[in-house]
Amino acid sequence: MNVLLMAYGTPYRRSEIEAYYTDIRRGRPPTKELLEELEERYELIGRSPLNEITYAQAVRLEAALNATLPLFAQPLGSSPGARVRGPARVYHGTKHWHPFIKEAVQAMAEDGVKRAVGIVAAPHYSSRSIAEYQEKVEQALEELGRPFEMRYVEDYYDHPGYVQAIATRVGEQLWRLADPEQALFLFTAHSIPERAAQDGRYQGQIRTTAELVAQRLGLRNWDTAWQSAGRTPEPWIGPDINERLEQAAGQGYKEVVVTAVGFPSDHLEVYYDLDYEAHNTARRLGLRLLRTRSLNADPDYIEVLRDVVSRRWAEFR
Ligand code: FEC
Repeated sequence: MNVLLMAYGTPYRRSEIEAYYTDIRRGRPPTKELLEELEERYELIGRSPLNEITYAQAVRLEAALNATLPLFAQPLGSSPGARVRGPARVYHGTKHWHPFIKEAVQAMAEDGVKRAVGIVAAPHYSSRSIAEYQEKVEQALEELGRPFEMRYVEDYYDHPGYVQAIATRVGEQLWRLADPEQALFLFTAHSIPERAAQDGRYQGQIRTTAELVAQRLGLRNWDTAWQSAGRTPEPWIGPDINERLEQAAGQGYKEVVVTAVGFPSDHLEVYYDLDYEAHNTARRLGLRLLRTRSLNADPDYIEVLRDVVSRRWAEFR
């Protein structure tokens, strides 16, 4: 079994931010002001741990797949040698930095991969996220003369294991609340341009994850909100988390629990947009803001990835 695990990617050091940002902007370098603003955001959080987390997810997913697959699919014709590897191999590639998706596809082709399942560490489908990852894989395959067949996991926003993993972490915050019945639970995801959200699929999937978690915990007051809208002139879907906090204060809430359901991993958009910016907004409004911990490379999230990837792989037969 071969898997390509993909994620957004982040620069490893400050000197790489400009090239990274240029890649996000499809080759258009950012203005000096935009670049400085992004550099400041990274400086404020220290650095983004996204690459390390994605790597850990890939290593643990490979281990989980190998632990559940029969170790030897076929009788050994000769000694496998001292380095024992299972039949599952997980590669990792990122959308905007090294190892780029293209580099991962190249490595897979060099290893003689014939079939693979692609999955993104983002459970909700949108034309500005999952579709773009798939396009990058397809483009790399095309350039290499289609060396292997690829199938994709498009989404897993309502997977019972994913819903439970989020519910577990929201549940931990209930213990910290003065009055859980009176608190507001906000579920956030990355905003996307309105133009790309017209079919409502992305918003619907985010809403479904939030609803399933709310049902599981019996939450009384909950809603969805959007975060991290890009610095572009076009309209992005809202309400933005900061606007929603203003509204919550107006509605008389004193405590708010924020859960970034669209992001399994910690990174810039969690540490800056939620832990810094939204926290400052909440403090100004006199709200107590709690954020649930992310899934990262925790066993419950790895189990979700293992399950969805295995099911997709089985469809090759
Ligand atoms: O930790 C890190 O360094 C990376 C954090 C990061 C993640 C992430 C995930 C998503 N994005 C999505 C959509 C867009 C669209 C644009 C856009 C722009 C940026 C910029 C940075 C950035 N994103 Fe992001 N995103 C992360 C970081 N994103 C930095 C550039 C500065 C800015 O505009 O704020 C607009 C691009 C354009 O101009 O064309 C659209 C979506 C996700 C969630 C799915 C996924 O993880 O892929 C959707 C993590």
